Formats: sequence, structure tokens, C-alpha cells
Amino acid sequence: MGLGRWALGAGRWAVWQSAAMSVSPSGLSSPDERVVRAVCPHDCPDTCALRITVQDGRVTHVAGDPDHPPTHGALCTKVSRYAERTYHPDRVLTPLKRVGKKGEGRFEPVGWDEALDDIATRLKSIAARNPQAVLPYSYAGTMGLVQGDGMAARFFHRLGASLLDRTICSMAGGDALVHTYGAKVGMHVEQFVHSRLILIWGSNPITSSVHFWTFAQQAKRAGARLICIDPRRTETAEKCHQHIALLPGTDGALALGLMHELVVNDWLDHDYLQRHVDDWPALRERALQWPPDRAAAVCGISAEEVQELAREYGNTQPAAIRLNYGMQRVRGGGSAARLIAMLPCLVGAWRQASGGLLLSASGWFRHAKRDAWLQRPDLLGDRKPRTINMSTIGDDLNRESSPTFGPRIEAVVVYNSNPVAVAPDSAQVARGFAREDLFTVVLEHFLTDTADHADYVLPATTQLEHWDAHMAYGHTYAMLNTPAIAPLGQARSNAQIFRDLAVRMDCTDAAFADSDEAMARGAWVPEQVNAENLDRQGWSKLQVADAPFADGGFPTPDGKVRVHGNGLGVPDHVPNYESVQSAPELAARYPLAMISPPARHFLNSTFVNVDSLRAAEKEPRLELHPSDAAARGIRSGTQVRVFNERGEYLCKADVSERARPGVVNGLGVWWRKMGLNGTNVNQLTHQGLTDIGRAPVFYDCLVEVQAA
Ligand SMILES: Nc1nc2c(c(=O)[nH]1)N[C@H]1C(S)=C(S)[C@@H](COP(=O)(O)OP(=O)(O)OC[C@H]3O[C@@H](n4cnc5c(=O)[nH]c(N)nc54)[C@H](O)[C@@H]3O)O[C@H]1N2
Ligand SMILES: Nc1nc2c(c(=O)[nH]1)N[C@H]1C(S)=C(S)[C@@H](COP(=O)(O)OP(=O)(O)OC[C@H]3O[C@@H](n4cnc5c(=O)[nH]c(N)nc54)[C@H](O)[C@@H]3O)O[C@H]1N2
Ligand SMILES: [Mo]
Repeated sequence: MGLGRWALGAGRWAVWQSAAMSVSPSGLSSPDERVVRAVCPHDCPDTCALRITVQDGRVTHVAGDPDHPPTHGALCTKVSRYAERTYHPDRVLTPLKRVGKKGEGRFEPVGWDEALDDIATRLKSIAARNPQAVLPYSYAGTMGLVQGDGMAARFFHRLGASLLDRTICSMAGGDALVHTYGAKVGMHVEQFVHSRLILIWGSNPITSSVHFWTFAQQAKRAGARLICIDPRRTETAEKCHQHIALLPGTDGALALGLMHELVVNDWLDHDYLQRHVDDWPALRERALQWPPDRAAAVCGISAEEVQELAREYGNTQPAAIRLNYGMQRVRGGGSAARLIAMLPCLVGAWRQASGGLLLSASGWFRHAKRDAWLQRPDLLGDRKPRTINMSTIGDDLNRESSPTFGPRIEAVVVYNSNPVAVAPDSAQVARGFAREDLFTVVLEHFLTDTADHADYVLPATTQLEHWDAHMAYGHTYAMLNTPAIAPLGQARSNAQIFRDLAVRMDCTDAAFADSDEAMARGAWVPEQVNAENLDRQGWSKLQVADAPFADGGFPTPDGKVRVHGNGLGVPDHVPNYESVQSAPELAARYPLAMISPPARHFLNSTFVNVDSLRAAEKEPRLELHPSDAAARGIRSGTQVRVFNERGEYLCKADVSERARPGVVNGLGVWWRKMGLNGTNVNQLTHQGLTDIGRAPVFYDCLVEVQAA
């Protein structure tokens, strides 16, 4: 199917026809088949090593690298379709200039010179008044260090643009790890194979981290017990021995209830606590305030579930926790992650390689990456621009100048992100991007909801067409992505686009002369990452001990786990902004808690336009428990209105035991324009922030549902 099904006018369709015809013969004319080593660029803990088969300059096959241990030759359904996405007939392959109204998505093709000259002139004139009126907006469309915030960061630092606080995904849990362990560090994913007990907590790996799941299954076959802690009965929960379906945003209370039981039953490793935790007595005192009855009442589970879980966790070694970001998208997400991160210390789980916790491994790269060289913050000189939180873009785009806020945002340059679809409270985000006085440039592969609002859309290369360097947040291998084919059409890499703009804005610094390849190869500290390994096999493993904290040595100033964090105090359960318990008046009108976790065949809003993957997801849907559905006269397949005071979202009801009573699950981030009424689930979410990390609270949201 082409864009025609939801295209707004024949004019736009014509643009697409001509764009598709401009696909160039690749320029690589070797008749022989060859295999190129690459890396999956997507925002996923697994960061797979790829082998790309190319014939006559065209990619014919994308496979997982069998030699890369975390990838072990397997790929998810999405990325095995990567060629389908790259050669998609709707790819943007020439620069486009807006001819319709903002949001309408009507464009005409223009030449690169015309587009870049005009963009440079507009940015220069705004920057001459105040460079902070220019805002870069980006996230993890690609996680590459070069096409992410390499050359782009150099460009915006040189300009003195506003800085962006990249909070939209992982900051609450990430900052919690930094407060607790000193860095975002954890177990090796390969080590889960030998765990005897695995808590899969706020994570649905069959959907979102399938390579971890392979290791967990191996452990299960070897006799390990798997327990899933998740409000939704996910595909993963079904395959575990036990599922604890707590209410969203109550994980801190569960962790405290577990600690209470570990203390009163003395299932503790006193030696580990004494030597490697800075103030166990203070944490113990907090835990004793949370007997199982209290924790269970908050979590909406039984006291026996708390007691039994504590018994298993306190008496099984090695015990491992696979925590994921699903549990920290609520007001108290940071405190909950701090509490859970302390659990392995109570039982001494860190003593073994297959015990401990993995939320993120990205901190292992902190001394391996040359961030200052890649991003050149020194180009700011002594200017100190303000920082805009990407998670409150809805409000911030609509703000006037003020002494506290600074200048009104006059220009936004978006790359690697689709904020109109993925940012919370999207009615406000769309209103901001619809401002006629906002100058918007979007670097993209496709006409997303955000690109529809652009003054210029610039065609970006995909991972198959450019160089990059990759770290990971679920394993410890540095990786090199080599382009497999020449850029399609007139596409240019993000880095090249910023280089081209820099020249037009009189940035003469040598920072703008580094090529993409030079940046991909120069990204690493040579002592940490072996360049020869990168070239030969595509990756190089960091030197991290198998059991990194067997004898303490956490990356905190004194090597101990910090109970008070960095001056935060002893964590406690923090209730949601919106829940039946914490906001009863609101709950009288909107009694259902809504979570919106990832859809298996999409990656955030990426892949929604790939026909085969969208077909697998069928249509936007909301899972409701049979009791909640019956009370509202709703059956599976009924079109429903999901609403609260921020807006409404139409989708199909899926009456299912996957939902627990009182909680509804709105899966995946659909493109608004592919939804039933031009909205998606973020029409309902709000711009409140987490207790730690200034992050969004997508899963802290009350709604009501009616048959439409
Ligand atoms: N297929 C696919 N894979 C993905 C993504 C995707 O969109 N699709 N997204 C990628 C991204 S950006 C990220 S950040 C990662 C990780 O992304 P995460 O958001 O961690 O995703 P999941 O692993 O699906 O885990 C979320 C799980 O947490 C559950 N959950 C929701 N609220 C709570 C709560 O309050 N407590 C607990 N205990 N559980 C809760 C949800 O029901 C869901 O099953 O995955 C990546 N992988
Ligand atoms: N309701 C709700 N909302 C959520 C979430 C949720 O669970 N529920 N999850 C949140 C999470 S965890 C995250 S991480 C964010 C994700 O938010 P985003 O990082 O914005 O992720 P995507 O929606 O995947 O959009 C990435 C875009 O980058 C583009 N892209 C990919 N590669 C390149 C490239 O090389 N160059 C250029 N120029 N563009 C490229 C893709 O085409 C795609 O349109 O969404 C958040 N939003
Ligand atoms: Mo994310």
C-alpha cells in the first residue's frame, strides 16, 4: 500500500510518485553478493550485530550475526524487515518544502541548495536575536553516536541553541541507578543463563528485548524459576512460572514489603550489607514500616504474594532481577527503581555473576566513549544556554517569552524523533507544532505526524546507508556500523546535513570537517575498545568483570551503595499523580488506570507504516478486563472512546484477561494519522514529571471508556 490510503490530496501523492522514481541506482555495481557488518540502530537494549547481504547494490537479506553473543544469530520480526522499511515506496528521498497548512502534510520537492540556503538564512536571523530561540529536538530513532548527537551536537553547540534534556524514556530509572550505584551499571545479559531465580520486573522481553528472553528460557530449561511483575498479563508473563499483577506505580511499595519480609525472617546477607551498603540501618528502619498487608493493599495484590516472593528471593541463589523501564513511567518511578536496586544487596545476590540486577548497562561505556570529542560542548565557549525538557515540549512550544522561561521558541530542528506522536499530552504538542510562526525542520525517512508539521523535511539515510558507532544499554559490546549501500535518492546522513548547514552558517571550525567514518572510528577511547576487533568482527567487548560487584566496588565515591542517594534521603513509596487511591475525586470521573506499553511489531512510533508489521498489530486497541467491559456494555471489537479531560482516543476494545481489573492497556504508539480519529494514546497522557530524572509519566494516567 502507498501513502494514498491516508494521503490528504492528489498533490501530495504526486510528490510521492516523483520521490519514489528518483531512487538512484546504488552506484555499487559489483555483481557479486557480499556481506556487510552492521548494527541495529533502534532503541532497544539488545543492539544486535547484523549481517547485511547486498547484491548489485541492493540489500537482499538482513540477518543477525551468529558470532555476536547477545545477538546469537537471531533478529526480531521488525528488524528482519529492515529492507522493507528502507525500500519502502513512501521513503522521503528529496528535500520537501511545505505548500499546505501546518500539519496537513502537503509538500513539494525542492533542491538541496535551495532548502539548505533558506534554512540557514532563517536560523541565522533567529540566532542573531537570540540563539536560544532555536531548539534541537531528537531522541533515539537511531542510537548511533555519529548520526545521533555527534555532528548535530557540534552544530547546535556552535550556534548556542537551547540544550535539550533527553528525558523521554529512561531518566527516572537511570538517575535512580546513578543515585544508588553511582552509574548505570548492572549484570551481563549472558549471565542470566545460570540464574536460578529471575524476576522479570516491569519488562516484557518477548516484545521488547527478545535476546534477553532467549537467555531466560535457557535458564528456565535448566530449572530456574521465572516470576513476572507487571500489571498486564503479557506474552512474557504467560510463559513465566508466576505472574504478580500489581497496580501501575506501586513497585516501590512491593520492594519495601519484600524488604520487610527479608528483615523479619532474617533472609539477609549481613556481611554484604555491612561492607557494601552505606547506611543499612536507615533502610532497615524504612522497610519495617511496610509489613506485607500494607504493601499488598497499595499494590492491589495479596499479602501472601508478597510473603512468598520474599521467601523465594531470600532463599534462592543466584537470584537475578531484569528490571526494565516500564516500571518507572509513573510519578514515583525513580524512588521505586532506587528501592529495587537495593534488593540484591540485602541477599548478597551480587556475589555471583548470575545474580544482581540489570536495568541498564550503558554506564559501562562511560569511560570508553569520547563524548567531549563527539559532541564538542567546548564550542559553546562561555555561553550557558537554557535547557528545555523534551517531555514538556507540549507546554514549552506554547509558552511566550518570560524572564524565567527565556525567549519563545521560534525554530525547532527535529531529527531521530517523532514528538507529535510520542510525547505526552499530544494535543498540546500538536498545537505547538501547528504554530504558523514556528520555523520547523524535520530530518526523516518518512512523513510522520511530526514531519507533516514541517516547513522543510530533509531526507535522511537509514542505517544501511551510513557509518556509525554504537554502544548498548543491554550489553557491553562497542560496535561499528558500515554502510551496505549508497544513499537512496538524494538522502544524506544526519551528520552530513548538519555539516552542510554549518558551512552555510559560517562555522569554519575544524569540528565540521570530520567525516562520518572518521567520527564512527574516533568515537572510542583506544585503550577501552579494540579498533582491530571492530573492523574484523564488527564489535569489541568492554573489559567488565563477570561478577562486577562480588566484592562491592560500586562506582560511588566510597565504593558503597548509597541508601540516601546523592542527598535525596531514604526512598519511600511515592504514589501516582493519578490513581484510584491517590486521586479519588479524579477517579470518580475517570476510574480506570491506563498504561500504554510497547506493541510487539512497532518500536515506539517506528514501523507503524510498514504494512506487514501494521497488519500484525491490526488496529489501535485497548485491552479491558471482562468485568470492566461488562460494566460498560463493551465487547471485543466494539469501537470505544477512551477519554479524560485532556482529550479522547478512539480504538477497538479487546476484552481480555491480559488486563487486570481496573487497569486498561492501550498498546503501542500509533501514528495519529493512522488512528481512527487522528489521535493516539498520548492524547490522554499528561506532562507531569517523575520524582527523579524529570521524566514523563506515561503510565500514570486515569481514563474512562465508553462504547463509541
Ligand atoms: N517491540 C518493541 N520493542 C521495544 C520497544 C517497542 O516499542 N516495541 N521500545 C523500546 C524502548 S524505547 C525501550 S525504552 C525498551 C524498554 O521498554 P519498556 O517500556 O520497558 O518496555 P517493556 O519491556 O515492554 O516493559 C514494559 C512493561 O512494563 C509494564 N508496566 C507498565 N506499568 C508498570 C508498572 O507500574 N509496574 C510494573 N512492574 N510494570 C509496569 C507493561 O505492562 C509492560 O509489559 O524496549 C525497547 N524495545
Ligand atoms: N504513551 C506512550 N508514549 C511513549 C512510550 C510509551 O511506552 N507509551 N514510550 C516512550 C519511549 S520509551 C521512548 S524511547 C519514546 C521514543 O520516541 P522517539 O525516539 O521519537 O522514537 P520513534 O517514535 O521510534 O521515532 C523515531 C523517528 O526517528 C526516525 N529515524 C530513525 N533513524 C533515523 C536517522 O538515521 N535519521 C533521521 N533523521 N531520522 C531517523 C524514524 O523514522 C522515526 O520516525 O517514546 C515514548 N513515548
Ligand atoms: Mo525508550
